Amino acid sequence: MDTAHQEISVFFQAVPRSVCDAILEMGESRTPSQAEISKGEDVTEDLSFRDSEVSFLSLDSWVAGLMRHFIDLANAGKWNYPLSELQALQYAVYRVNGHFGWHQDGREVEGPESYGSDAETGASGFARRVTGVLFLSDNTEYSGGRLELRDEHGVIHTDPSFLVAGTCVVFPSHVFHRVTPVVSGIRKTLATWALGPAA
Ligand SMILES: O=C(O)CCC(=O)C(=O)O
Ligand SMILES: [Fe+2]
Repeated sequence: MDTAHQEISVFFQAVPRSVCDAILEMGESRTPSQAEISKGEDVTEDLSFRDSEVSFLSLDSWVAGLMRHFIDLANAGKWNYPLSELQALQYAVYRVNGHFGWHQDGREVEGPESYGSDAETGASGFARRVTGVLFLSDNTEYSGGRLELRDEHGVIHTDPSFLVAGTCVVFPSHVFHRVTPVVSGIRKTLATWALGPAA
């Protein structure tokens, strides 16, 4: 991939395996649930579009600071979005055939999918601005299950470093991306979203 692509920042193997293992242990200690997707106002399960188990780590944990570090490094000087807090720390497990179709985590122009109700953030008008994904599994542990990102010209970007545990990728949340189906093994990731004022 051209990792120089301005909408994608890759931190190759930036997190040691022992730290990934500690995050895996935290994730495994939680009760997982089937991941859901937003359809307009509704939140539903749709296994044809998204099939993974997720649980959420406490935002009070050191993991939040770690993820925030990469988000801030990528954002500074590149996109310079005004960012507020992280929304969540999502631990995801993709088993065979686990996948997530093309989607945006947030929108440039806020529609009904924007993350911004008072109940959720305590403030109105906040949306997901920057996404961070930390890969917790190595390519020896699974096949398939590639994160792919699609730029504004329709060009698809992926990178072998996404198959290395400890690599972190950061991109604006409006960038379309997907996870292709896992063919064998189990794939685990940690994802987070930094919120910012809605446009
Ligand atoms: O697991 C990944 O690589 C990405 C997950 C994702 O796109 C999401 O949870 O929104
Ligand atoms: Fe996503």
